[in-house]
Amino acid sequence: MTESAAQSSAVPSSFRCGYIAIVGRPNVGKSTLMNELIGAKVSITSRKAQTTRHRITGIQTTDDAQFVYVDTPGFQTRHSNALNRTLNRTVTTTLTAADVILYVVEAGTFGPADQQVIDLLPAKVPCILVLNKSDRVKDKAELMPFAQQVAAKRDFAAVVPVSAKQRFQLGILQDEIRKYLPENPPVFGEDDITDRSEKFLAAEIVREKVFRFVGEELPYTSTVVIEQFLQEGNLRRVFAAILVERDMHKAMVIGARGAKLKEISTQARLDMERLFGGPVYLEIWVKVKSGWADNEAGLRAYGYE
Ligand SMILES: Nc1nc2c(ncn2[C@@H]2O[C@H](COP(=O)(O)OP(=O)(O)OP(=O)(O)O)[C@@H](O)[C@H]2O)c(=O)[nH]1
Ligand SMILES: [Mg+2]
Repeated sequence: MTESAAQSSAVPSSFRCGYIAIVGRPNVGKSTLMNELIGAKVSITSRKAQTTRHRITGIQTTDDAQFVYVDTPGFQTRHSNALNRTLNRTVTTTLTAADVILYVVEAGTFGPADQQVIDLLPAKVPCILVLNKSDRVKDKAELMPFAQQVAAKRDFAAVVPVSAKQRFQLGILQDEIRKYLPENPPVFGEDDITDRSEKFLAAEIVREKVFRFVGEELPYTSTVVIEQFLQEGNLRRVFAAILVERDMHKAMVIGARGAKLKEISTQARLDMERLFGGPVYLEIWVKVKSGWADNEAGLRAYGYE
């Protein structure tokens, strides 16, 4: 290696690296935003609220910075059960460890659930107000007064309207975030996109398909566990179980002549193959296991922190 090559491959002393917490009420597009920022789908998304149930890291490394995003569950304000308390604890612990916070709202909508999250934001950490889904606001002139109304509630470091879905102004958002990252060498490898295992991501992908393909109520009373994850060369063999509360729910997941389960299975396998970059053999079973979400021990057993 020549001297100049050695120098250019070293990490410059001005390299920035930091943690960026993504918080907001359920369904504002936090996970979609993180995936689009890093250019890979590591966090699952759906039209239903309460899709994200774990803290999930998404990493992007550029020449001079490493952005370590931390996607969080939407902050729950409706019911106080063990699952929701666990989800909310994930949000508050993530906030205390962040160098920068992205506080996400839906452009044009601000309610009590959004206010509750503002009240959690630590005073000393720089916060960027992100107005997502701005593609839905037909008259862009309405964005300004809305931004002012929300920005008056706290001292924000910046206000950026974006559309995660259409990748609108994500570069501008990233430039703003970069300003607040501390000077640090990278924590993760330059090709890393998450700190989660393939086994964890496989379970999440199956859960996303349950959220997307099965009717309203079911997703909230079900979870997914990976019973076996084997790698043979390039092939991954995944044995997953969808845990539901009642027999009735089991029938909903399986569908008429197994059609629903087949759809879940096919779509999940395609996503896994895309993310893992190789063929996947996927087998899914549906099991009745009531009460898993009602107590803290049950939650810990299924990977909830
Ligand atoms: N029109 C539009 N829809 C979006 C945008 N970003 C996200 N969505 C949609 O909003 C819905 C919720 O997105 P998620 O990324 O799952 O939202 P979330 O905030 O992570 O939700 P929870 O994890 O449940 O708190 C999905 O249907 C997304 O496709 C956007 O910029 N524009
Ligand atoms: Mg989410």
